[in-house]
Amino acid sequence: MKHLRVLLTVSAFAFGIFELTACTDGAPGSISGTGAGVMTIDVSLTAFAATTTTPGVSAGYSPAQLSVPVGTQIRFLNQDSFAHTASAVGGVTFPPSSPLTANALTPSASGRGFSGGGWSSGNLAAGAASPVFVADAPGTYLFGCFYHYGAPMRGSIVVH
Ligand SMILES: [Cu+2]
Repeated sequence: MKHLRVLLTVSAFAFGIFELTACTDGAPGSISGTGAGVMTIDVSLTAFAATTTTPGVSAGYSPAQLSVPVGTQIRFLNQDSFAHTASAVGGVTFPPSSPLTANALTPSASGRGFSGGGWSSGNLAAGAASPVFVADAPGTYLFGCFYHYGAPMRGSIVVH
């Protein structure tokens, strides 16, 4: 009697594992992405209460102080029903009174860096997004709202 040997080949299948990344988009204090590698600073004087940061009391922007590596792209998104700006105020602590002029109402060119100073989102109507800025050099960049600087609507970006 002839023995037939049956070779059973078992193929092992490798299954890909998909990792879900936690997303905190929309929560107060969160950094929400646009899907294109651009970080968003949310702008709302009604949603983001005053909090103390290194340069002084901040309000109206979330996060109040964003810390990012060089090369990060950042934009501002107005989530209020009325207008704001995010405009460079310079210095290392917030000036007690607004140094901003009507120039703040004109948006800077998209893609410009913070390090040259004088940048601005321009007038952001309800729901509007600013041009995209680039965190081009290490430093701390202070900004405020042309309309509500005294609110105190102020924030900062630390680039490292
Ligand atoms: Cu404002």
